[in-house]
Order: sequence, then C-alpha cells, then structure tokens
Amino acid sequence: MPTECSDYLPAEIEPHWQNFWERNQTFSAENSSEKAKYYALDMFPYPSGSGLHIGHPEGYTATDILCRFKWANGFNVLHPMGWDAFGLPAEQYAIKTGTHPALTTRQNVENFRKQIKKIGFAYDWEREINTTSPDYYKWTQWIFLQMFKHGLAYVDEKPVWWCDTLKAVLANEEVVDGKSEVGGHPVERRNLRQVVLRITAYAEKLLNGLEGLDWPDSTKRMQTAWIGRSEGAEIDFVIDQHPDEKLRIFTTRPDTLFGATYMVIAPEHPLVEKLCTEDHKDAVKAYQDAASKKSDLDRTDLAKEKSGEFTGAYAINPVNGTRIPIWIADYVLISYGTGAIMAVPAHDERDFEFAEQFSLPITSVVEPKPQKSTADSPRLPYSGKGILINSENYTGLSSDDAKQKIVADLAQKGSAEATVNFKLRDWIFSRQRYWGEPIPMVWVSRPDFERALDTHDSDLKAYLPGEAVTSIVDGELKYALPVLPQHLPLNLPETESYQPSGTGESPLATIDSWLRVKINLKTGAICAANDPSANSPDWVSAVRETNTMPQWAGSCWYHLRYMDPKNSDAMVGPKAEQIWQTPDIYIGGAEHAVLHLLYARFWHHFLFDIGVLSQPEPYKRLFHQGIILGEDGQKMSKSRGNVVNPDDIVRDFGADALRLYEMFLGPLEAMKPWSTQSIQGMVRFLKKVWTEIIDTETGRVKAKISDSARTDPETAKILHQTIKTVTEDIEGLRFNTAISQLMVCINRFQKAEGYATPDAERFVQLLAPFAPHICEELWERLGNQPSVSKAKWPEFDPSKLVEDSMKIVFQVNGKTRNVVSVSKEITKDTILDMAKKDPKILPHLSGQTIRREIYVPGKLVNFVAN
Ligand code: ANZ
Repeated sequence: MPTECSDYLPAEIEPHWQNFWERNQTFSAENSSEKAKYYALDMFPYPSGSGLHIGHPEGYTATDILCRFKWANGFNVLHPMGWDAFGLPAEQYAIKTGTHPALTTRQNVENFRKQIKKIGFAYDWEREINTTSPDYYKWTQWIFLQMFKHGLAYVDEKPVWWCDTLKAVLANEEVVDGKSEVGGHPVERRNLRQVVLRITAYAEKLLNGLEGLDWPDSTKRMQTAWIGRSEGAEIDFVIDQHPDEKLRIFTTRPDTLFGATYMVIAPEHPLVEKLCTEDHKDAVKAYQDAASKKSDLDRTDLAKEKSGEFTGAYAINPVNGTRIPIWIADYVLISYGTGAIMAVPAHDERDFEFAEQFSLPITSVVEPKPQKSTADSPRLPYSGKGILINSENYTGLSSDDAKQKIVADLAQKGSAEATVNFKLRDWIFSRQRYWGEPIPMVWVSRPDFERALDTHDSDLKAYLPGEAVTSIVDGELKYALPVLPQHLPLNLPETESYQPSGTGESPLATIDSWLRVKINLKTGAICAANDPSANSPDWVSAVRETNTMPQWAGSCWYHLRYMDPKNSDAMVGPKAEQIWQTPDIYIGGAEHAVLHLLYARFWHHFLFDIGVLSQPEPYKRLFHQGIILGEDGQKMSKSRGNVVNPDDIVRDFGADALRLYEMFLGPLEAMKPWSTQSIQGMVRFLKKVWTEIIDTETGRVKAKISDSARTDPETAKILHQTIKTVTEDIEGLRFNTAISQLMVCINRFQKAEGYATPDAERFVQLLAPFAPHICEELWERLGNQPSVSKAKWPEFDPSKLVEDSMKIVFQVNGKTRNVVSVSKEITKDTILDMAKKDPKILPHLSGQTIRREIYVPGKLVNFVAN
C-alpha cells in the first residue's frame, strides 16, 4: 500500500488486502499437517435473487474471528463456503420466464460470492462447493443409493398439496391459508407416489446421540420433542357385530382404560368403511372429504373447535366388556400410533372438549390421592397420575403400577402389548420438481426384476435391498432398480419447459427421451430406449423415476465435502476425513433446529454405520446467532421496507466497520435491532486506531511509537489486560465485550506519551480478527511482513497485571485534600515528607502545628494539626 495514503480510507485499503489474500491464498487449508486442526462451519446460504442479507455476515463474522484467531494460534484451519443452490425460487422463476434455473443460480451465486468477498471473510475459496453441480450431486445420489441398498428407502403413496386449477403439486410454503400462494386457488390433499427415507429406524440413535452434544439446550429440546419418544401400549378392542375385526389403539395411559367412554379413529383409517353403518355412511363420507382438505397442523390445533361423526359402530372394552361408540374425528391422526384411540375425557383435554361438545359420558378413574369426599375431587379433565378409582380390581393401585398390571393382564389374553412410539415420521424425500437432484432409480416389470435377481453375475444385485421397492408406475406394479454408482451422476436433463406435468409428476415426466430407457440387467448400464446397440437380451425397458430430491438433501453432508471437495473417487477420502473429522464449531440460525440439523445427523449416523465415516455425530458444537431486526425493531422484510443491504454499509462505512458493528450489537446469540446511526461509532473507533498509530501528514507510524520508547506501567497493564480479555472472549464467543476492551485499550494508548512498537503491534494483532483490513495495513506500516493473521497471537504477561503503584489519600484533620499515586515500595518517611510538601496540603498546614502524623500503609496519611 502506498504510504502517501495518510487518512483512514477503507475503500482503498479493503480491496487491496482482499486481493492480497486471494493472490497469496492466505487462508487455504493444508491437506496434511503436523498442526492441530480447527474446522469452523457456517450454514451455507441459499443464493437467492435478492442477494446477501445483513443477517448472513453476523454468523460469518463470528466464525471468521474464530478462524483468524486459530491461525494466529498455530492451527491448521478449515474455513469453507459454498452454496445450497437447489430450491423452489429458481424453479418458480423458470416457470415464469423460461430461464434455466442453472443460469439464474449461477448469476445469484456470482452475486453472493462478490458480496461475501467484499466483507473480507477468510474463506478457502479453492474448496467452494455448489449442491447443484453434478460433481457434487453425484455423491448426494451415491449416499441415496447406499440408503436404498440398506433398505432405508421405500416408495409409498403419501398425501401432498394438490391444486387442481394449477394442475400442480405445491410445496408447503406455496400454500397460504389453505389456498395456492399463486392465484389463491383452492388446494387439497392428494396421494402421490413418494420416495421415503426410513429416518424412523434411527429415532432411538438420534435421540440418544443428543446427550453428548454441545448444543443450545433449546435446540436439543426441540429435537427431543420432534423425535417424541413415548412409551405406552397397543390394545385391541373387539368390534361389536364384526367378531373378526379388531380395532388396535395406542395409548400412553393404559391405567385409564376403565374411563374410556368412546373411541376415535382417524378419518383415513382403513376400517372406517367397513365399520360404518348404513345410516351413517353419508355423513361420515362428507366428514372424510372435509378432513382431507386440512393439514395435520390445522387438525391438531388445540384452539380449534373439535369436530367428528359417529360411525354407528361400537367397540368392546377388553377390561370390562362395555360397549363403546366409535367416532371418526380429525384430531386423531392416521400417521401416529395406530391411527385410533380410546378416548378418556375425564383425563385428556382434547377428549374432554370433544365429549362436552357431543354430550358423551365422562367417567373419572384417576385421582391425585385418595379423596375423603367427592367434594375434594379434582376439576376435570385431570391429566396427572394418581390413584385409580372406579376400576374394579385395579382400584387403589397407583397409575404406574396399574399401567403395568393392566398391560400384563391383557397381554396374557393376547390383546395388548407394550410399545414405544415416536412422533418422528419417515422423511418424504421426493419432490415433484425439476430443480433438484434426480433420484437414481428406474422402474422395471416384475419378470425383468426377477431376471436381475437371478442373473448370478449381475452388478445390480449387490445394490438391491432385502425387500424389493415397488410402486404403481404407468398403471402397473413395477420394481425399482438402482442406477449404479459407476453410472452416476445422473444428470438433470435439458428441458424446454419447467411447467408442472399436469398429472402431479415432475416436469421430468414430460421429457420422453429421458424418461423411457433401457437398463442392462448385468451391468446396470442405462441407454436411450431406441439405442440400436442395446440389442442383447440383457437389455430391458425401464422408466426413470421422475421425482427429485428435496432441498434438504445437499445440505445433509456438505460439511464432509469441504474436507475433500475435488475427490472424484469418493464423497470424502479417508485421509481427509481423518484430518478434519467433524467441524469444531457450527454456527447458524436457530430456525434449523429440527429439519436440517436432524436430517444431517441421520445421514451422518448412517454413513458411520456403513463404515464410510469414523464417527456418528456431525456437529459436536453448535451455536445459533441471534436474529438482527430492522431499525424499527421488527423482523427485516421487503414489505416492511426495513431491510439493510450489506453492500450499502460496506460502501458507506467499510467492511471492517460492518464486521465490528455486527459483533458489537450485543451478545452473538441475542436478537437485536440494527442501527445505521450507531455504526458511525465503529467508524470513529477505527479512525481513532488509525490516527493513534499513523501520522496522517506523512502516512508513517507516529513518532510516539518506536522501538526505543518505553511503555508506561499503566498502559502496559491495560494492554496485557486486553490480551487476556480478548483471548478469553474470543474463545467464549463474547465478541462484544472483546471489542469494548479494545476500545479501553486504544483510549489508554492515546493518553500515553509514547510506547514501544511491539506493544502497538500487539494491539493490532488483537483487533485483526475483528477488523482484518485496517490491521493488515497497520501491521505492514509498523514494518512487518503480511499477513497479520498468521503472526503468532500475543501472550499476556501476568506480572504486568500486578499493580506496582498504589493510591494514597492525603488528609488534614480527617479531611481529604489530595490523592496521589506512589510506588508500593515507598517508605513511611518519604511519604510523610511528600505529604508535607504537597501543594494541596501546604495551605491547610500554614500557621498550624502538626500534633500527630498518621500513616496507614497503602491507604492514607492524616495530619492532626491546630
Ligand atoms: C388414552 C389416554 C388417556 C390418552 C389419557 C392420554 C391421556 P403422546 O404422549 O403424544 O404419545 N393418541 C394416540 N394416537 C393418536 C393419534 N393418532 N392422534 C391423536 N392422538 C393420539 O400421546 C399419546 C396419547 O395421544 C395416547 O394416549 C392417545 O390418548 C393419544 F388420560 O390414550 B391416550
């Protein structure tokens, strides 16, 4: 940098140092190293068309500070960035304008990269990844294949949002208040072929694994609740008039069986049709139709009024033979437990409301403790545990004992078994979209599938799960064959149109040449249906799976790809995995508490189980940055007009000021409002640092800083205090208090008459992780080789923190007249002599005789005089 530049000019300094870092690859991670490793992971962004948001640099600055700190402490650091670039907006834009989503994505990525680089983050850009690049999604597909092989993928009909006007399946976020977001058309639930991942097979592991993680408690609690383990029992109720049919219910409270006064089955329950008596058929059918239009969330909302229909059928309570009416109601979900319940209105709030609404009996069977009179009975519903009443032989038992005994007794008769249920549902892993990873499967007829199984040297066989994956495709039951790893990536084909197919399938279903292929039953190779060379009997007709993967797929394993981004033989090579293992810290928003953070754990556990990875948990330490609100204290949003654009801030104040400001706003985890005005405070601080070190006339280091100058004890003390505080605060992610301490330090420097160059350098090093551009510049002007981020982190000297002076109060007749600072070594005689000659004491002694001289060491001198 030319030294004639004498003022603090971020617009000149910042691009200069950014270029320097890029040219010198200052922040590239070493692939083999003796040094200890440090891997900091940011949640990579979705490169949206609206560009970087002011919330992004908050978490990114935090990891950047940590990484620069770790470099200075001699670590081999991995700090990567990439793009989570599949997603709905690019596809919606393509539908509207015909622009290929790949093009939109490329432009958005370029814009994001440019914006991020302007803030001076120390990323290793050689490791940049993009989930939409075939080199990347080849491995996303490869992981899917492993899951397929291990029986963790299956195909099922599952409800999705269908809009009959748009002839399209809508994503949850495209449905607003029960209407399509585009056009406000009615939507309904419709069953479609879906590829599903068996995450429930990992429910127990995902729950237990949480224990050892250094994560925010709130996030752990959310995952625990989402997994939702609950112990209970499944109990069979015989159905009156249908001696061969049993209604199986799930309950966590078998102790309340005597209080069951009605049963509820979900509207979609397969028994509804069979049970429903003739006179109730129409009403039940109408109710089922209405329920199909509601989401699970609407149905289980406690605040909503309960609804239901009597089916006309009765169940027999296995404990006492009572006839209990069977209703259908949408507060019972088909997807949980068995999709049927015994309702105990005295002890369950939802059942209580329902019973009141439909005037069904309410029988209390549990009381908190034995009651002397009915007046002491608790208000209903009472959902706690207690002592059983009105329960025949079980009366008087505690809830816990009764649960066990009732289940054991019924189990003997073959009508109950203890079970564990999870709220966690299998993961619907398919989307009827173009802009996603194609799912690497094809569908063949049953005879062809059986031939693949019988072909003894078939490569396909090794990838077939124990249980065949089947589905109705083209109106016929078909069998799934995988696209083998050697034939990956399965690229997204070019298309003319991104419009939905109109049948609910993805736009890929409309590309006939891609859809209809041949597969070789021996090698798994795939070719076009009309390929003349595919004429041996090993080649059979197949239809490709047209679903693509959800946006969550690519983000499940990106932390692994950064370790070895260019490896074409493996998703991550064992050597790279051994060096980097898992991120030492993961910083990102709390909004990902369940989906992304649970899915990524699932994949990581699975890859560990099949021996690809060496440990089960991906993110040992997780931290959520708080949301930055608009100036008005509201969430930033385009419609409120309170969005702050980081480009504007960098242009007007500089990247260093932006970084410092975002860290100074408050604790990293807190939610805090933005204030463009207070960013000025950061600019003033940086100018103060600049002008303290640089003579703005000459552009050189000020004369007060030199190798020969001596730093006075007070300045040294504050500097060493700052080294200690900043070091500890960075490690504890308390960046705001670290910055306050740096401010204290520069104020002290200003007061000092002069100080030694190494002390100025130490200060620059401490500030460098926060404001790297200005510090690189100062570091160089102080006569050092760049880069400051690689210079060894300063250590504090504890002896400098010890006070070698003390404050002594001078008094005359008990009245304080002065306070002086003296050496701790001072003798009694010297201090008394000093006091007698003190200009502020002298006037009070004139004409008086000193009667007594009192000295309390370390505290005061008092003259009694008259
Ligand atoms: C009788 C009972 C009595 C219940 C009582 C609760 C209290 P968790 O803890 O969430 O697992 N339930 C079971 N399957 C259901 C479904 N598919 N849809 C809606 N509710 C369902 O809750 C289990 C309880 O939720 C079960 O225990 C059942 O109601 C209900 F005093 O059975 B209970």
